[in-house]
Parts: sequence; structure tokens; C-alpha cells
Amino acid sequence: MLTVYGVPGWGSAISEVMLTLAEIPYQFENVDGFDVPGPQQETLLAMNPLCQVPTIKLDDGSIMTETAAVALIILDKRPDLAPAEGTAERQQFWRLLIWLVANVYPTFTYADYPERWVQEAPQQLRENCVAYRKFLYVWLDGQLQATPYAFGETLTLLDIYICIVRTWGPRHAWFAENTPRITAIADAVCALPSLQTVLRNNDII
Ligand SMILES: N[C@@H](CCC(=O)N[C@@H](CS)C(=O)NCC(=O)O)C(=O)O
Repeated sequence: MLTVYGVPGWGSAISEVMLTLAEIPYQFENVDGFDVPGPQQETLLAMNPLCQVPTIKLDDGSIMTETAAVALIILDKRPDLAPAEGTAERQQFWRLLIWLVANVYPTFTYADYPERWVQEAPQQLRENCVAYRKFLYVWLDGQLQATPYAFGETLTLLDIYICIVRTWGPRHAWFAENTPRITAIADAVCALPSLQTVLRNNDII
């Protein structure tokens, strides 16, 4: 069985919820505190030089990182969790999945630990990253025209991504006010009966 190393509610939640939706069994190893020196950090660093969650040990013992790569592996087993091949929706699915990890996720890398990157004005870096993230989310919201999910009736792994990031900064109230489509999709995912336990374990609901 594969092992997800993570912290409840953090980036590992994306992988956990995707795996749960895909009905792929996994075990969870809590590495809370990995971002300060200590045994949890050593555990993670030995597997992932970026020392990030999720870090996943696959069935064959090899290491997997990157939420988008995890999504692609899951889609190999569960192609129904993306829009159908040959559709325009599928192209946009790839685009938005990669767009999220390429553009939104780095804003956390810099804003969560700004003092790593600049000594003079870490607060300024944090504020600028958060402002940029808000701009990105407003753009994303404009792309999401379908209901109840990003691609209509078909629930895809992109919806899971949207549901988890909605709980992170700038937090629920900001999303509710500024990004109604992200909010509606996240709410729809939060209502899925099969995800209640994993969502609760990750403080998503
Ligand atoms: N590109 C990675 C980003 C993962 C990531 O940044 N995870 C955050 C937690 S939500 C983390 O581990 N941050 C600690 C750090 O960057 O030092 C992915 O998509 O999985």
C-alpha cells in the first residue's frame, strides 16, 4: 500500500482526497513539524530534497512528489476522473491543473517562508505574493463557467484541487466574496458523501 507523508489540511490533503475519490488505498504518515529541524524534517528530507508535502512512497518503494504528478498517476488508473478524451474540456483540464501548480503553488512557497528568500523585506514579499495569488484566483474563477463542477456534471480531479485550496489563504470569506464559482465548486465537493471522512480528517469541513 502506498504511504502519503503529510500534515492534515496541508498539500498532502490534495493527494489524500484524490486517492480517496479514486478508491486507491493508502496509509497516512503525519509529519507535522517537518518545516523546522527535527526528526520529521529528517524523514521527509531523506525522501524529498525539497522537504515538502505531499511526499508519497509508492508500492514499489519509489518516491513520488508533486500534486499534479500524483493526479496524473491516479488518472492512469481512473481515467473517468478527467473529462473524456478528445473533448475541449479535457484540454482545459490539463491547462488548469498545470496552471494551478505552476502559478498558484509557488506563491505559498514564497509567502509561507518569506524570510528564506529575502532578509530585508520579508513582509513585503509575503504581501506581494498574497496579492498575486488573489489576482490568480480571480482569473481562475472567470474560467469556471460550468456547474456543479469545473467541467459540469463530471467530477474531476481539478475539483478536488479547487476544494482544498479554497481552505488556504486568503481563506473562505475572501473566496466567498470574490470568487463565487470556486466557492460553489468547493462546496459541491465538500458535500460528497464518500469524501466526508477524509475531508474531516484534514479540517476541510
Ligand atoms: N509543487 C508541490 C508543492 C508542494 C508544497 O509546496 N507543499 C507545501 C505545503 S502545502 C510545503 O510542503 N511547504 C513547505 C516548504 O515549501 O518548505 C506540489 O504540487 O506538491
